[in-house]
Amino acid sequence: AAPRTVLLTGAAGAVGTMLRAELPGYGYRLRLFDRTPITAEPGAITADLADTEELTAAARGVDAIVHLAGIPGEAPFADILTVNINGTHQLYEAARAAGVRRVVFASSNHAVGFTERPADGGPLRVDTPRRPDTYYGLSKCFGEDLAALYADRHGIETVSLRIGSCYPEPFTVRHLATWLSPADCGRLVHASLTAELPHPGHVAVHGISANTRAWWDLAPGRAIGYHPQDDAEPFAAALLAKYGEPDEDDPEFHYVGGDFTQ
Ligand code: 15L
Repeated sequence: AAPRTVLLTGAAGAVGTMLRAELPGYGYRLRLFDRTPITAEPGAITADLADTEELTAAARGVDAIVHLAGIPGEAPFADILTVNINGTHQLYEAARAAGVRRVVFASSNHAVGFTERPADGGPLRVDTPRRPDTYYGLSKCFGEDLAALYADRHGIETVSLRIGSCYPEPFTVRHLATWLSPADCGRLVHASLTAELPHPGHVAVHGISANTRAWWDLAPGRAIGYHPQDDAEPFAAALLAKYGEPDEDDPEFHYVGGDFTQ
């Protein structure tokens, strides 16, 4: 049966806030979890991933977990270790204890950020070698491998989303390749919650819209039923007029991770 009640960690964050608007339209009931109080939602759970009792209680009775909680960019290694690495481990332990069978993990393009931008514009495959550009990107590599371990060892299925740049609108030239629109983010998460996955049940897919200038292959997403409808291209003329054509020698444009590589 399709999952219905979903635990959303990081519900107060940027992507969490978008998904709170997008997912109910697909019929999900959301249980919100964040260390930042969501005062507009009386049922929201205010707790830290490190609070394993609260986290396990939050996971009890849900059909799936969408795991967004974490530091969303570079930070001192100790903080990445506590929040992103240990926190994601605590999340999977809670899922296992509560018997949750499906997780959608917010990975990031920064897991491969030191990959050179494809010269011919052709798409990078999802099995391109990991080249994290930050401790943050490294924590996403860890999360994907942790997901694979919990699939093999415990049968918990995960779709890892290598999210590009999820914003209401693209606002840099790089976003013409990396943008994920809020509506496509909803489509992607819905597909990830409902897809039949191959055994043993971990797949990574690129989380971008159907951008004309996309760097990443959309085939893995299509294989799980993600059919993006948006494209950053209508914003191209204005962004290029404002910022100019990207300088290929600038590391910000040379690597897919952009300024995270600097
Ligand atoms: C990310 O992983 C960050 O969380 C987000 O803030 C953006 O910077 C995004 O990547 C990006 O690469 O644009």
